[in-house]
Amino acid sequence: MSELNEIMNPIKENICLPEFLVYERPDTLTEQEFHYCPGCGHSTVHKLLMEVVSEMGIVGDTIGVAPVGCSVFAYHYLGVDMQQAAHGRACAVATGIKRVMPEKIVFTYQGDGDLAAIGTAETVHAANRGENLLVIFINNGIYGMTSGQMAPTSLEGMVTTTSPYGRDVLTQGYPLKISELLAHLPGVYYVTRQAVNTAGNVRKTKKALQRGLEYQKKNLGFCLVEVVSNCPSNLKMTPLESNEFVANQMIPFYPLGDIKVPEVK
Ligand SMILES: Cc1ncc(C[n+]2csc(CCOP(=O)(O)OP(=O)(O)O)c2C)c(N)n1
Ligand code: SF4
Ligand SMILES: [Mg+2]
Repeated sequence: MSELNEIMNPIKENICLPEFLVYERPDTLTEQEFHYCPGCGHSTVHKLLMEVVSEMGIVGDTIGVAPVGCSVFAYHYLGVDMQQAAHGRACAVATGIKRVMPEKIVFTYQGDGDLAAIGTAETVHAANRGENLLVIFINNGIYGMTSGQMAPTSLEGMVTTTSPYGRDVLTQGYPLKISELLAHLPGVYYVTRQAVNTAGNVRKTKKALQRGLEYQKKNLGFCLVEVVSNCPSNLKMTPLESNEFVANQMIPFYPLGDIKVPEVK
C-alpha cells in the first residue's frame, strides 16, 4: 500500500499544480451534495452564481431568496445568507430585505412555475418599482418539482402531465415571454436571456450573472437574468436529449441574448 502511495504521490502533486488544474469548486459552494437529477441545469447555475460571488469577493454581503420549486433547498448549497420564501413570493421578500439593508447584494432564484405563474404579480410590481434586485429566472418550461405539470412557459404543443395532448393555446394560452414583458418597464435596468445547454452558453450565463450583480452594486435598478434550462426527468429524456430539446425547441421560441441593455454612459 505504501509503495503504491509512493508511486501515486508524484502524480497527485502534479495534478495539483496550477497548470494541471481543470476546475476548482468555489469556496462559496457548500460541500453538500446536490439533490438535483443528473444533467439538471439548476446545478450548473448554482455553480456559476457561486463562482461569480466568490470572484467578486461579495460572499459576506450577499443575500439570496429562494422560494418553492426544485431549487427549494438552494440554502443547502449556496454558501451565502439565504432566506426561504413561500411559493411565488421571492420578489416581495427580497424587496423587504433590500430596503432594510440597501448595502447588501440581494438576488432571488426562481423557477418558471414560481416566477411566471403564482409569483407573476410580485415580480411585475417589483420590476415596475425598479427594486434594486437581481432576479435569476430558471425557465425549464415545466413545473419540475411537482412532476411535470404545464407552466405558463411550456411550449405550444408540449406534452405535460396537465396537457397530455399537447399545450393547446386556444384553451391554455400562449407561452409567456416574461423577459420581453418586463423589459418594457421603466424601472427595469437590465434583461438578458441565456442558457446552460452548451459550454459556450454556460460561459455567457456566468457573464450575465456577473453583470447583474455589478449593476446592483451600483444601485442601477431591477436586473433579470433568465436562464433557459432543462428538466430531463419530467421530459423523460436523458440529459443529452434534454439539452437537444433546449437547443431545438426552447431556444427557437426563447431566443438568447440581451433584451434590455443599459446605455453606455
Ligand atoms: C402556495 C403553493 N402552491 C403550490 C405549491 C406546489 N408547488 C411546489 S413547486 C411548484 C412548481 C415549481 O415549478 P418551478 O417554479 O417551475 O420550479 P422547478 O421545479 O421547475 O425548478 C408548485 C406548483 C406550493 N408548494 N405552494
Ligand atoms: S425534476 Fe427537473 S428541474 Fe427538478 S431537479 Fe429533476 S431535472 Fe431538475
Ligand atoms: Mg420550472
